[in-house]
Amino acid sequence: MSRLLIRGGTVVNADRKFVADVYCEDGIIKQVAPNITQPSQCEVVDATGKLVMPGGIDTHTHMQLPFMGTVAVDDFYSGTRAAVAGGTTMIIDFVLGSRGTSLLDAYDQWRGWADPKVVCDYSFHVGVTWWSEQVGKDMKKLVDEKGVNSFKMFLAYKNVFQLDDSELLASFKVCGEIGALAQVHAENGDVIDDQSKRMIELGITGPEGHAMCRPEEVEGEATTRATVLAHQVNCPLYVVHVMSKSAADAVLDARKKGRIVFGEPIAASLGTDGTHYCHHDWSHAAAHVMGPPLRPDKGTPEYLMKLLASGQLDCTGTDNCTFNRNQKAMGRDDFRKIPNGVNGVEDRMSVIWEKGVHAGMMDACRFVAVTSTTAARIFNIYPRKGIIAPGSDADIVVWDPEASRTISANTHHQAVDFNIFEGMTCHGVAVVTISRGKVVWDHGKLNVERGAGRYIPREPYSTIVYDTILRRNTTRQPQKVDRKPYSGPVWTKDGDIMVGDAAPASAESSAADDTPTKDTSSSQTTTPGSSSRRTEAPGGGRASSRVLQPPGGGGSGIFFG
Ligand code: URQ
Ligand code: ZN
Ligand code: ZN
Repeated sequence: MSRLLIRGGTVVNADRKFVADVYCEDGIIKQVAPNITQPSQCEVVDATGKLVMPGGIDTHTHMQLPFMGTVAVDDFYSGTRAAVAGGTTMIIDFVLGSRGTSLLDAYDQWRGWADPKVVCDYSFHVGVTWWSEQVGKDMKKLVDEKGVNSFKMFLAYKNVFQLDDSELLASFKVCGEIGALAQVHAENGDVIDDQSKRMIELGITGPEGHAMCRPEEVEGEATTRATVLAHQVNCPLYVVHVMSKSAADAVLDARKKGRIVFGEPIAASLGTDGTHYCHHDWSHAAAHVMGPPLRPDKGTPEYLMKLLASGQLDCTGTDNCTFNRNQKAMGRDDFRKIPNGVNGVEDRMSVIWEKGVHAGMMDACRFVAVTSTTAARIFNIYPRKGIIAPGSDADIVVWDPEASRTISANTHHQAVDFNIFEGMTCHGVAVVTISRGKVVWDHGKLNVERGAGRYIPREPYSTIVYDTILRRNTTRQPQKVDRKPYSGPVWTKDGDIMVGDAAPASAESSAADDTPTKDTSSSQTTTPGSSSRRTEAPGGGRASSRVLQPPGGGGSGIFFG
């Protein structure tokens, strides 16, 4: 039995802050109370003067992603190792299989990559990178059998991951039917494809071209479109990597209209901006290339932070997808070949503490909400994760709010050779990180074990995501209007057919073969084979009424079709 007592700290959950000790056994929190007596054979962590918070949950990573002709350099070992060094105790990564391949096979492949390497717990979103009926069936299987409850659809990466609107609707419908959350990479991939060619034609091959071909309105448009499509099929939506004011406003606008939408800004969009694309050093500029890009509007990070602080944006990830300078250099002559992605998994919590809490925009409880608790609730692993409470996993970070550290690639624990937060001094430092009751980071020293992390399955129909959606399935269905059927002339190329009450009674009706039958399209009986037709005069003038003889001729008067 492993015993751990965290003593003397102030516990911070999303709802309140209070002085208490935390006692854990075999990776589970057993007691949260003041002055807990230290049991025998118990490891003790002194948290005096520190905050004791739920370990961070990074909602968006791509460890060792095969992408754009190479593979992200931070893998599931170095990536999760760096995560715990920064106070994050769970990552949610993405299975992104190639077009035409089975989602189930891709899931198995990613599990094979992650399970032997992760040093903290993790889970997977699954990318819907193409569409067919079989993909829909695989989505259902992933929910029923593999604990997946979130799928990412792309409106960008034309011919690679991009789905068209009909495919987006189809995939959103399936999400709505299986209790899964639809996530979107919201950029208009057709505009990007078109405008990137224009940049190259103009001789703009540098990283600045990457940002210039996809201005923030291209992200904003796709974000709005995704919220409309999802709402139309009553599917909840989660916008990943919100990178701009335009995208954030689209999320807010959708929420004001009653759509169920969540927005995820990331460490990069909260901590830095797109002016780096114009840096004189090519590698420096290229290191910031990601999609959607960082924005040149220097007010963007604070704008997003304020929305995050006020609850208008929800939780944070990093989109950690790292490539070394030699990999980025694949695009030295053409920005379209620069592998997209930046770092963040180690620095997310310190960056948000510095720009959010230390800057006076949010309190410590809101910090816990946006770095851990809300993610746990949205992805349906709360209260197992995301809270310091008896029965919850002992995923904990002892946080020093007053300490500071200066971020640098020279000292970070990630494998990548660049850090987009280089030189940034952040208040708020993880001094001890505990993963399922084991101290894995202790005052600058890692004590991790490959494969020690677990895959965390997630049930569908998360309350915060689906309770309203399910209610709408019953209470907000469109209702038809009850009305008398149409009666009167109906235009046909041979002249009008008169139907319903307005049809004049037929003066004569011939023998048995004229037996009236019930015409289901109107309340009147009609005589088979006969009709009276009105032809539209050329130019739409007053139509004249023409009477066609019933088959077999004979009879007179007006007949019905
Ligand atoms: O689009 C994503 O989220 C993946 C492919 C990572 N790359 C990126 O630039 N965001
Ligand atoms: Zn994306
Ligand atoms: Zn991503």
